[in-house]
Amino acid sequence: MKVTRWLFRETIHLWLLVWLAVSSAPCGLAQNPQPTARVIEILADHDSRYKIEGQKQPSITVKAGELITLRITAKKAKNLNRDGSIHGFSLLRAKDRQPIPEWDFLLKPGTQEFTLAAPSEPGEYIVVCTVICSQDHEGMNMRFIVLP
Ligand SMILES: [Cu+2]
Repeated sequence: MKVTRWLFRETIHLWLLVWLAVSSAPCGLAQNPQPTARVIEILADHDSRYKIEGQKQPSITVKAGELITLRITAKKAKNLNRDGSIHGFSLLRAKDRQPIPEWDFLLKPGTQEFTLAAPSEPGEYIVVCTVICSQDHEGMNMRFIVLP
């Protein structure tokens, strides 16, 4: 009887050890040196419009805090900044147009990538161009939605 109880206790002990080993293993194994960011391809076009393939009215939807890579191809409109930037990409909170820190880029001709975390506050945002790129510059904007 005593032996049975001892055996029972040792079995529990053993299972506990197995469980600990299994449950802690992924921490060591799954460590990814490069966290994967979702790539979003955007065209900042020569007609002073943002475009996303397959979307008539381009808009970007992300999850709060999600890691995003913006792959933006910029094509020159009429005017450019003195520093050579042909378009901008700046994120504002829609309700008060408050700029979102880090989310402010100047675009040179060609393709450039920016990897960063989406805003942590869910809601509606707006992307605006910050380079007076043509007479149509004022209309160069795009919806940006952050889901909880
Ligand atoms: Cu512009």
